[in-house]
Amino acid sequence: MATSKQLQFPAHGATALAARDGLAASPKRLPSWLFYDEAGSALFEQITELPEYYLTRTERCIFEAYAPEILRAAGPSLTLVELGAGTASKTCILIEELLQRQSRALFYPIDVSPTALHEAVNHLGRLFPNLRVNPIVADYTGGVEALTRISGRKLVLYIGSSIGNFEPDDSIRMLRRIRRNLRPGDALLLGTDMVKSQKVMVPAYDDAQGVTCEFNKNVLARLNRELGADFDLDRFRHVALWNKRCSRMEMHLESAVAQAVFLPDIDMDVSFAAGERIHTENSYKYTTEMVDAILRDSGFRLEHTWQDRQKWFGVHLARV
Ligand code: AVI
Repeated sequence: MATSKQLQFPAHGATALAARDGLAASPKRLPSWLFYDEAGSALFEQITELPEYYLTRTERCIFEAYAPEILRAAGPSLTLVELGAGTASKTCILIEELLQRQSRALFYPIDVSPTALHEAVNHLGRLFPNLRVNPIVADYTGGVEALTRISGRKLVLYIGSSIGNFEPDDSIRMLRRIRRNLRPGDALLLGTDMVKSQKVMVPAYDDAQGVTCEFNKNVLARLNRELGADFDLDRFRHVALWNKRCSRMEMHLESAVAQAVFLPDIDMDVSFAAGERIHTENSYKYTTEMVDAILRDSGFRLEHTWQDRQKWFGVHLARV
């Protein structure tokens, strides 16, 4: 039930609720969607270009090497849909190949950011005159429901390791929801980051230039901007660690000293012991067995996996 406090702060309601719940919890936590305001989304774009952040370029290499095979396996006369498309930069590789196989194609990029979709429409329009781009502004839930309104044989792209930021139960719930909105013959192309040496994974989340540190701390900067909080960013340390038992990279913000922070808009005082952490993100890493299991649990059948030579990243085709 909504409390009077919730009703008092409608402007940044979701941020206020997340901060109030997460900072009162033990251990403290903040949800990773808080990363992605305008500043955080720009920092994430920078992360994808970092030498240590192998995920984006490795997935792109897989598309470059296997686009013809992937599309052949997906079936004839495809309509492409991309969940969380952003600017759809990697998808160009698949679209180019698709237009070699069919004279015209339809592409439905789905994303919460109208700005990113606008960029995608302009860019793709210039590159591919025979492509019709129908952007859909929606969050994941709305985006998945929109699938039923798209006719033809669909290939749904859920790439970029986005599934990795969901907790295991939520990822299965999400895949089930996608599955329910597809028809027989439709397919899903899922991109997952694979388990590998932590010597590779840890630097990907703790780069030498400190961009990921800034991305992580942007959560606190956002609470300062949106809730008038007085977090001193220099008094928190970025921590990235491999949790082998849970098969995930974790990001935390660790208080360097004992300190108190005030969040006036939600009338909340938060105290930190020296070394106390706020857990801000999980990024799950998969084995092929884990991928097979989540797809099976959600009603898909894994048909094929493509990987780079080092097997750092996987692109999986699953059928309804
Ligand atoms: C968006 N997501 C797949 C990224 C990841 O690798 O989990 C977010 C990220 N967090 C730190 N660096 C990048």
